[in-house]
Amino acid sequence: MANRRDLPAGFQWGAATAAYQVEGAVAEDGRGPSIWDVFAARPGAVRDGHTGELACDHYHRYGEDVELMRGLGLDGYRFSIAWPRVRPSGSGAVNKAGLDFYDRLVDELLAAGITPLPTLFHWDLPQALEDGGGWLARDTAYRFAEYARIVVDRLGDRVPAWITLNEPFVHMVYGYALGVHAPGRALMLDALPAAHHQLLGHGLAAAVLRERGHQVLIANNLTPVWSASEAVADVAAAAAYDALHNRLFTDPLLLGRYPDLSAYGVAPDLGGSVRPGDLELIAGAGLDGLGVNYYNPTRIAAPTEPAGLPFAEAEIEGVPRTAFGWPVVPDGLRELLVGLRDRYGTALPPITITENGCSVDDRVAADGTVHDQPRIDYLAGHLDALAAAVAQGVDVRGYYTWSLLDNYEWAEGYHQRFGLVHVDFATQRRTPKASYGWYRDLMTAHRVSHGR
Ligand code: IFM
Repeated sequence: MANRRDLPAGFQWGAATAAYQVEGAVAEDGRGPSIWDVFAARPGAVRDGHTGELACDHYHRYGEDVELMRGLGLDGYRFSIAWPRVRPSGSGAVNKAGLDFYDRLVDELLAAGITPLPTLFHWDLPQALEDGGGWLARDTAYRFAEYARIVVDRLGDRVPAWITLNEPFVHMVYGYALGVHAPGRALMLDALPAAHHQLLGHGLAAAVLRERGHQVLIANNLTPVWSASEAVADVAAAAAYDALHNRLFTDPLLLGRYPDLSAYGVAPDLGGSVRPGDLELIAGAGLDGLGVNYYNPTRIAAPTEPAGLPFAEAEIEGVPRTAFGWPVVPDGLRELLVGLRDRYGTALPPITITENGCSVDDRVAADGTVHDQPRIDYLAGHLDALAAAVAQGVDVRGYYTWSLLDNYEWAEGYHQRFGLVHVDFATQRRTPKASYGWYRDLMTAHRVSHGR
């Protein structure tokens, strides 16, 4: 049985957060409004009307948070940079004070011996760009590449590797197709240009970063897709879902082409958004690593409504669930990684797990401790599954757990706790949970066993 302690020497251990979910300070030091500020203010958009106005107040408490990371013994910290802090209108003037914040954060991390791994876009688009069409507009891709250049010019002397986008699938589907995330557009398949323009933005930004000698990753939310049965219709529905969720975001990057979406009645130019030369730009810059965010597999059956989407989601039964209700299937991570290797072969770059974790209904006990055994079980199971994938020959270089801190869980507000560190949102008090000590001890044992 593969064991997490057998992960290779030099394996990078990390934890992740994202700007809107932790920073707060939404109107401070010249930050412009983002689509999440606007969406969260809309009555009924977010559970209990929660907003990211204060979040974990990380903008002011980053020193304390880096100390928590140092105590944990992280090799790397994945955080995101808020585009509206750096360029408040998405184009035009640069906000020096916004860049100064990330400059301080990077220095603090390096002083603690932690490698910064910034994500350039984790869903907080400047509202001014959304007013011009957001990711439905081709222009946004070009503005993204400009923003990447501004950031790398300032931080690139200390930051070796960058993640361009976080989960373009989730942003496209939740934000533009279903409207349950910002910017709250419910366009169904007409949202597909938002997928292409994000990928185009990735390609343009990746070229800027790689020209300057930086390493480039992208963080995709990927899922193993299980057919509900062996019936032909279920198998076809599962293949259609796999094309939309996974291959739409890995085929163009790794193979330079989009998958066939004809089951959706969609033409290869994705609603007229794909222009000659775009796929060369998306794949051409190359990737130094593929970031994989894994939470659970997806079970798919044939659609029940003939006129709707060509798939229906089916329950995964007989497995534990997180507080969010997500199925817990650690071996799904091994299956996903081996499947990526088998599908893409030599076109697959080394993988980093850029997110994996679970929400637990954590409470601070009377003695001040937080016993989050379900999170420890979740992490242990997934890290063993990761080690099994490595034993099967998949090249995995690192693991960033989601998340360092309890934080703003988008449309769920502050109701889902994913952190290794409990945050009391009324007082901002941080309490390391039992999983924090468990993760620290695991990293230490792994390093000791490799003489680090
Ligand atoms: O909190 C999110 C994160 O922003 C993106 N990936 C999934 C996490 C849990 O839902």
